Amino acid sequence: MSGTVAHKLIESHLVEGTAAVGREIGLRIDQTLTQDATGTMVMLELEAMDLPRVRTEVSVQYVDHNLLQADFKNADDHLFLRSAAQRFGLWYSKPGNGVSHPVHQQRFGVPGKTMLGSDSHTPAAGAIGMLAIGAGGLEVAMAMAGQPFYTTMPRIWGIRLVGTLPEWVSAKDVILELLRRHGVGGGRGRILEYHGPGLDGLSAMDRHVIANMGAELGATSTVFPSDGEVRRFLASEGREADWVELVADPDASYDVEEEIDLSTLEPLIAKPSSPGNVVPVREVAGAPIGQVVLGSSANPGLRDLAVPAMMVRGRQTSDRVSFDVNPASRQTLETLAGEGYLVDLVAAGARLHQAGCMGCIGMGQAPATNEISLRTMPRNFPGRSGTKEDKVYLCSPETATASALTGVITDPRDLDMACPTFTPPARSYVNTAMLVPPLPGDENLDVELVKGPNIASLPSFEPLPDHIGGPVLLKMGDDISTDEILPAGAQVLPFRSNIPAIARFAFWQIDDAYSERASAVRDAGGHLVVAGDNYGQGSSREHAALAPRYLGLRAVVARSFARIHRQNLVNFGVLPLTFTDPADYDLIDAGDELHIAEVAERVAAGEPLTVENRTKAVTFDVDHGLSTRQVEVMLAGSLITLHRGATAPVAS
Ligand code: MIC
Repeated sequence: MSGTVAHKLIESHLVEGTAAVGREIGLRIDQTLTQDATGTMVMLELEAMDLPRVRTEVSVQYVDHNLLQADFKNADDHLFLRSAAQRFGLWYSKPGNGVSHPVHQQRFGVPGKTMLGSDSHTPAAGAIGMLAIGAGGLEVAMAMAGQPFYTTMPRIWGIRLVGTLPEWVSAKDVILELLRRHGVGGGRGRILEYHGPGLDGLSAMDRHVIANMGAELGATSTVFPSDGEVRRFLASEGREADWVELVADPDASYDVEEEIDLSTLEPLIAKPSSPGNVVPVREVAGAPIGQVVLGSSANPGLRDLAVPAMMVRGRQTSDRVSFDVNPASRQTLETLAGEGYLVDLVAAGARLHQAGCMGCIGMGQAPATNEISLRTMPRNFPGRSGTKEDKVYLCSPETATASALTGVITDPRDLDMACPTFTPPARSYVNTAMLVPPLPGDENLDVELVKGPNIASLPSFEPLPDHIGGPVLLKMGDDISTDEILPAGAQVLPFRSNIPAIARFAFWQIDDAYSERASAVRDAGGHLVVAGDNYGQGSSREHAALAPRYLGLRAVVARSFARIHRQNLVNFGVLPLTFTDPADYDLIDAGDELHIAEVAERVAAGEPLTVENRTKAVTFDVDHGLSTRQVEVMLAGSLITLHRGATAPVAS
């Protein structure tokens, strides 16, 4: 098996291991992407590592998540990030310039390159033939320091697209179709590679929509070829010189094969509260709605707001609907204005928000109690919108706009309206004024980091003990997302640069007394939690490992883990254990006392561990499945401790 775009990208960046499925590989990383909600931690990590300057070809720090400034905290973070970008030699994208993923594709992405990003939607850059992977901040910091990125060689999942999309069906419906077929865990351990004649009808930004939400399938990444459409896209951005062709060989073969006939697709929608809960729109049509939000990294293209603008032209949205419009980038906003689309949206009742993530991450736009919210965003995990018991549905801009017009969930094919045709503008609106370049030469070394009072240094991480014991504070089910482990939202996000402060929100969605109960046993040896399959799906936020670790979490025993979160647990010294026999999940209840002996010894020897449930007087085996490299990290207590070559605390 060879000749795929994914293989070509991997082979050209392989610095350790062999590209055989299931084996650990080390990849050279050309570019990094950090955003503010995870980036503050990355910059603190670079500071703790004493890095003189990043060693990547391009590293960009975006500010797109923490945009509301209810007090000094987010504004202080912006200043800190600006100073850190100058200090470590990064580009800085100012607040208001837009969401990292589309801006990166427009301004910095280069076909054939690798990118590591501290955001799970980083694979969106696969739209232009990059191998882009989401990871915890500490790994991105390591990549900035010139270290390879280590991961398990995934299977390559070839998805052959044939046919053309019917009217009223767009890129979002393609990825929703895959989520309908395979669910939120369906892409784990795989890179999705799209190929086939159906690609011809998908623009580079349509491909971005599909690549972005590959994260919802749990995939390691998504890649598209760098073909004529990518060349057209880069030329329209004034960057044709960055184009290189990267296509699969005619005889390329894939580990897993699948076909989607685009002409058979219909408008789809993900019901609350999982992106995998997908049904045809007509199945839920007629339900009254209270809110529609357009935009975000999952529908960032100009067409994703221009088509809605054409749909609402000369019409009014329903008086029971809040019609929120979030342009994903400054460039899109400027183009919407310049091409006359903006006036149609505003006249139809749009509430226009600044370019950024906004409600996608609960930074404002929380829906009212019991009101349905339709969003073109990538995720609808429970409570992520900022409203507990929320009812968030995910759909295409066409479905969202049709529903905004009628006030009920509506299949756009049922509107009495001709399907608008979008033609890209003749001139592009490239404006780089909000991108601050890195300082040249050694000038960066003199820059002082600007730290407001809410920015706390990293906590310390002691080496792995030989005995882990304590109560099971939570027993959870399948598909627990990082939004449930450590929520985002306007109230919590401002504490992303302060682990002790953010820790009190850990597992808040599941049990709001968790942090108090964990603190009570922290000094007595800590605690454990138990979960089902796909534990930690969703975001890359390392806070979901750091905050529980700070509260004394020493091990998670689960049926299986999501890739990024499992690595984040390892990076901060929390043991990710899987049941040797999955049925042993039933041998534990919340509140049971678990004990594991000879921990460091057995982890070092690569042997399974034995868990003693003292409450139920039973024992069972668990596996850690750690690679040699991960074992070293676990023994040291954290990746950062290991990197500094000492087991002493990283900072006080
Ligand atoms: C998300 O969509 O969940 C986020 C917010 O972008 C996260 C990053 C974060 O938690 O800061 C992600 O996707 O990794």
